[in-house]
Amino acid sequence: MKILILNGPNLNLLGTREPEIYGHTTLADIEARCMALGAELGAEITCRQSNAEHALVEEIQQARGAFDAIIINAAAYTHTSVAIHDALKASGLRIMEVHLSNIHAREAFRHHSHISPIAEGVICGLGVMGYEAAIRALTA
Ligand code: CA2
Repeated sequence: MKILILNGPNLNLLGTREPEIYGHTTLADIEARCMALGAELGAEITCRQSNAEHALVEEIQQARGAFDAIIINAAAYTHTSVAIHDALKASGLRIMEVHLSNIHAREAFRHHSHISPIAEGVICGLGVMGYEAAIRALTA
């Protein structure tokens, strides 16, 4: 099982600002925890982050044939990007959507996701554990 973990815009700032919403964990910490869990469960984990919508679309296009599944936290693009929706759908891969915060308990503009309709599972509000739960579900 090869899993691509894709993180979107501003998630590179994790642990440095707004800890009341996103906690003190950095993106490097999240990626290290996912890699460790992947090793434990026999899954090969690759992590990528980009602030650019087109770069995320490229990563998704290149994932076809190279990975079995994508765990994606598209951050703000979750709520806006038809391009990422289309790329994920076209990939034919298993898709898990993750958010650190509970997007439904926040502003109304975060309540809609373009990714949820094509995701196998949607996890939000569990912080880093959400990524770990997605890895466990994909390797179950
Ligand atoms: O809860 C999540 O994981 C989100 O995907 C995070 C996005 C937000 O736009 C989504 O609605 C929910 C924002 C990521 C920005 O992360 C920051 C981290 C530290 C400081 C500033 C932003």
